[in-house]
Amino acid sequence: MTTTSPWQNRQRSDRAPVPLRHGSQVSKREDEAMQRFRRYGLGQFIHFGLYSILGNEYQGVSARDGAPASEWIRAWRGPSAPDGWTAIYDRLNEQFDPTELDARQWARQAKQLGARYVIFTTKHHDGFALWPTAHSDYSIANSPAAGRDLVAEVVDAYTAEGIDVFLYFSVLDWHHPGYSDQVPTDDAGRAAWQEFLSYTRGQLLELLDRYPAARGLWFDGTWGKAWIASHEFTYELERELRERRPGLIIGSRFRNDEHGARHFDSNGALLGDYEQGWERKLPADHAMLAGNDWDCVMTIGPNGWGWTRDTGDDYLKTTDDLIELLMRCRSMDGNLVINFGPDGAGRMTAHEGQIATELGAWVAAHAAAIHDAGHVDLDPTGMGWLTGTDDRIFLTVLNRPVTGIARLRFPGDAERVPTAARILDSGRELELRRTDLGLDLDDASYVDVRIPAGLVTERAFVIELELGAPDAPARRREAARM
Ligand code: FHN
Repeated sequence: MTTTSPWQNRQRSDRAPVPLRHGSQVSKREDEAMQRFRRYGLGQFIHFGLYSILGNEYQGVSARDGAPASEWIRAWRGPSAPDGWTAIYDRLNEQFDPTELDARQWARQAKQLGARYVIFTTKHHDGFALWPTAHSDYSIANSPAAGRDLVAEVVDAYTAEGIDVFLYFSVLDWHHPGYSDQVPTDDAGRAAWQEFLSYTRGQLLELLDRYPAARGLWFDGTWGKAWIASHEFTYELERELRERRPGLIIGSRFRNDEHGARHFDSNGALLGDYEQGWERKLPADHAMLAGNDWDCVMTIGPNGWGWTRDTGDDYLKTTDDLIELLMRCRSMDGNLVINFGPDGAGRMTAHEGQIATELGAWVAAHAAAIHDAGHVDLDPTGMGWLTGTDDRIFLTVLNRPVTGIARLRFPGDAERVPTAARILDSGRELELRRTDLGLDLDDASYVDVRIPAGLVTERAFVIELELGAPDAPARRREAARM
């Protein structure tokens, strides 16, 4: 079996179909759950677990040069790693006690941010479960926080705020003795791997049964060779999960087909309900998505999802950066999911608090351009990002033109063109003109919106354009004769 690059099969419709036993089980869904997903616009990711106690350092020594990311600190290697590090890490459950964690407070902050869904790490790669799982001793039940169930706290608090919950689940598990990255080659290894698969299935069904309000499973750590080789098991498990919870949303990271094709099967069909490969990166354009649903998960700092005590001179994305990313995602019909990494006590950071306040205020004032609005089939403007509905277009202006004119190009035969323009948050009316630029061989119609010189905004502003029938047909022009 060869492992195919996740993206290699994206466009495979031009070839004769490959017979597949473990290909995609779904086609584009139009049910209520997926309609909601399409309107989320903005989400919150929360990485919380044993690693949050450390903040990417141990006893004053930074893991920056030895671990790939703060939540990967268990993998700390090299000269700076403390002696016996893995064993030290694995006993962090004995200190896990997030006394300041108030999920209702988190949920209120997420509401303020404008998030419509949250993805919460029930179990990250270290294998420590934040709910009292019946399938392992390595859980909150074996910590000073015994008696609590953080998954229940989050599901209940966010659901009460009207925010949908997706459960993050890492298949990669550094704690379970049966987990293996490599395909087992002897009987003992195969038995251990079977034991691991049954534990994984048990935990996933347990999550669905315990938290019926959760809307989706967000999988991670599915790149190991043994998991990839277990395509028959994962195919059946997907079927079982969907039967157990009709309407459940599963991203494309969960499993692969029998040829090792991930995200898209060997015939190019999406292996899940939405593209889940957009981690800290965005599609180049809307066309490459071929109509698939997707979200982009994004850190505020550089790569690193758990709490970092000392962010040093790391660049932390600002509210303006996140506005730009959010509107870029929406212009391609995707959701932006911003990661928060609370500290070991369960407190969000000051910067995250600032983002929730500032970005939340912007999102609330521009909600019409975000949640129900999606891709608009017009030329990019260079001024910012276009989103729209059937009767409105929104231009989020990030690069204000020095001409004072926001110009949009419509096809000459467009049946609906802007008939009125205003600033979305204030309702201020703007002057609008259809313009014949006099460009020969260009049958487009141009619409100019005058941006008042006196308009001062602290952040990106949004021009709302109302669409209606053109009041006069676009004039035909003769090409210049030479
Ligand atoms: O390895 C993880 C990482 O720690 C983090 O959880 C991100 C979030 O999308 N996912 C993995 C890398 O793809």
